[in-house]
Amino acid sequence: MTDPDDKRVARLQRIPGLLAERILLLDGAMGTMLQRAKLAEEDYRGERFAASARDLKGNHDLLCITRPDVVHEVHAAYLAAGADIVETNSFNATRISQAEYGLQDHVHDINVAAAAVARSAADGAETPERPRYVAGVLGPTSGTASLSPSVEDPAFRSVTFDQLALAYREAGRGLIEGGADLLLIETIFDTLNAKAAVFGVSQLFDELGFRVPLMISGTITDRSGRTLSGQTTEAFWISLQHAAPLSIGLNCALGPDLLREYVQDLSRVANVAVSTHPNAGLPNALGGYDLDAETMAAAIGEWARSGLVNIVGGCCGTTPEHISAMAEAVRGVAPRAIRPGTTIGNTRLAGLEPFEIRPDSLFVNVGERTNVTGSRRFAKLIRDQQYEAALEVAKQQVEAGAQILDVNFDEALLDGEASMTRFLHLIASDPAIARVPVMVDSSRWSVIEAGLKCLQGKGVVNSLSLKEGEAKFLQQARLVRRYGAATVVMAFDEKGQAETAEQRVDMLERAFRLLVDVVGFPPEDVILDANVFAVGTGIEAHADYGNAFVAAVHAVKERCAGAHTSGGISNVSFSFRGNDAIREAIHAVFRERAIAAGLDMGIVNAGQLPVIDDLDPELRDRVADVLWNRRADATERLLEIADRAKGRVATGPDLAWRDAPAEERLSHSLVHGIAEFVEIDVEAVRANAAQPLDVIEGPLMAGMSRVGDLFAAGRMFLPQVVKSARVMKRAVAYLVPFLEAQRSTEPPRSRGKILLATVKGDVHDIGKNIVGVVLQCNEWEVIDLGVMVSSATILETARREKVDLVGLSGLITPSLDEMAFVASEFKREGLDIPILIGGATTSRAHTAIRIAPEYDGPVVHVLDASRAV
Ligand code: THG
Repeated sequence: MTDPDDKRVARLQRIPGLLAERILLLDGAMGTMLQRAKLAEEDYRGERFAASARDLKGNHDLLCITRPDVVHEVHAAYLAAGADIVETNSFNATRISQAEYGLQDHVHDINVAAAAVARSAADGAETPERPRYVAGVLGPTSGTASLSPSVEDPAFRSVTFDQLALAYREAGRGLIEGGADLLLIETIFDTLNAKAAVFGVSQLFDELGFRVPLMISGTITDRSGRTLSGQTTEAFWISLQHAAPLSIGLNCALGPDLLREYVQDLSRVANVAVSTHPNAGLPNALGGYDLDAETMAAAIGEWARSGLVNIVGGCCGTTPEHISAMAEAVRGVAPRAIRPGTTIGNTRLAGLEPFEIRPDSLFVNVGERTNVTGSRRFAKLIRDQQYEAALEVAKQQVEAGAQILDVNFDEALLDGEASMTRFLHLIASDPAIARVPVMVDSSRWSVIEAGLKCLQGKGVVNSLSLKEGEAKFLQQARLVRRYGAATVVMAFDEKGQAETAEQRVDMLERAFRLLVDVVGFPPEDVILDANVFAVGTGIEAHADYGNAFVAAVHAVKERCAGAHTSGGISNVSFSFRGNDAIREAIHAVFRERAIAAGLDMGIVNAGQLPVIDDLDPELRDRVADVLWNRRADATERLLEIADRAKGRVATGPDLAWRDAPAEERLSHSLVHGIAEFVEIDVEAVRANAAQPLDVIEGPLMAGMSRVGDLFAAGRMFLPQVVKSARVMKRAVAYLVPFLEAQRSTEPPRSRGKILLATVKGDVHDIGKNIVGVVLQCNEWEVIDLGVMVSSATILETARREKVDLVGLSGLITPSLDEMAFVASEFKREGLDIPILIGGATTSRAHTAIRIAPEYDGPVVHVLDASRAV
């Protein structure tokens, strides 16, 4: 079926021409305009939601149904100001976000209404010369699929990939049915959420039988230039490139001054249109946005003249005035040239950071040790549920130089899906590991799929093959694309594994052609594995496996243009198990010849890679005899000298920092998030301290304060801060028995109890949850009341639980008034518990000028999670 909406089809056909001709304009803020309309609770409730038990004020998306006239007016104002594309008022219209109001079953209708009202306004402004577009907005949800809101369990997630995909699929359907021309996935904090959105709308397009273009826009929240979940701009793009969007961009969070360099990064790497809709500066003291239309338009005009952008508009705090000034500023300026990009043909993967395999790249090492079939130690740790120690294995591989991590849980007694999910969640919470891309290794498709649902970055499937026939292969390959991963293909088919060089090449070429020609895989996302099998087994038929692999790699590189090659290097030496020195020598000699034949990457024990020139020449020669099948008695001759080959020292992580005094070592551990030595170092400080509390208040607090400084300076990003807090927790946990022993002689000095809540009218809680984790890691007892909490509930709980502190959180501007109201209610009830204020639009000045005067107790503004303690 094709799109039955002829007008939409005609309108969309004009987009490429328009993008080539000029810079297109998006609209500005919806929330800012609706706030100005001074609506009452009844306006949100209307007839439709009259029976709803919750307070609906602030649930702006409902107005599409209850007050479409008001929403229409905002759209019309932006169209009059010159917007080519208006964004639907559906930022929170997903099942997940509407559940906060109990309205999850109304999302379809809200989205249909949101698109319809925008389309009707656009129709009013459209002329034959000038089409106007409706972008159906798919906003973020309050859950993040890559971050844990729980202090106890970094593997916990409040929302899953499947839930997100379903929610976005449902919302997208409403938007398209209501008449949206495009879908805009925006304000992305966590790329995994956006990948789920892409997955969900792809399913929707299958259901509908046609697709509409996607626009994708992320949000840089850190001074370090990362998304909330820790990705760099380039990694963000690589992770979403598979969506083949019409445009990729950045919006919200920062004003144009701070955003420029990241838009520039994106403009450099993306091969599609670049969009941007920044805020009108950072929120001012009172939660408003100050950047006036002229100043903002001047900045955007400069970006346009520098060739950075194709589509511009505004986010929080911008108005029709801003859009009209921007339209003026970009008029007549040539749009950024949309080039294929300079990196075509390179394989681009990503963890938190980008990873690219270029023609001039050195051999890529894929760490093999996080594999239950490839390491007895790792298998035992997983069986014993020692995930923290298992995570250290991953970290060691990365520190020892693994540029990709192969992860495998294929053992009969394990629940592969569950173990894969848990381990990948844990990796995601450790930026020192999550930095690199993951290769999801399993012979079971369900385990691979479970793994793909956990990867924020662009990973690699290991592996697909034709073993279950062509239909299965194609089906799985299409899904791999949809999840946005690259894939390894092994030389197996319905009849079994390829053995001769010709069989290996034929099978890989067949699979490669299917992937590229039928599924539409970019050739560079295909990694061909010509089967490394063990040599020296004593079986005649195996003797030529080394030669067959090398010959196959060479041929495959010629016949499958653009593909890369890989192999499991350690397989080749299986028959020499027990003699690691010999095995490493075999790996070194094998690798050298394979690389010369065109091998691009290998699964190896990172850190155990001897330099070939360091090998004893005789050993090297005898190894080569075995590998390349040069004489009949090669294996016996290698075994003869086996005992002479001495073990070598593995290159471990750099531990020079361990020589510093214990206080400095603690600071190092906190800043770098290293849990391994904290107990030893805390003990070293404690042994010489007057009392255990001094360790916390001295070096540990100093370390956390350094973390705060680095975060403020943009030299650490949020997931690293959370990891530091977890190390802090470990340090404090070690001290607890000492603190308790002292308590029997002295009055107790517990750190206290804090109540946290996102205030009424606001559903945002990512920041509050992170603060909760950081505080709990620092021995605070946290009572978290969640979101949309009324002042009465906060008051009542604060009293009943006798808390020491109350923390109020909020993101949107109206929350500032609500916080002042909560403070005044506290005063009216005669309380004087200290109140902490935090959240994106809050500020020290607003806290001082508007909140503190409402209250007699202390009121403190907390800048960010790194300062909460
Ligand atoms: N191709 C692809 N994927 C693969 C392989 C491949 N994945 C798995 C495997 N082969 C690559 N990984 C390993 C990991 C470990 C070992 C070999 C290959 C290994 N381990 C020691 C052993 O079994 O003797 C374990 C020693 C220990 O317990 O510490 O050799 O070919 N696409």
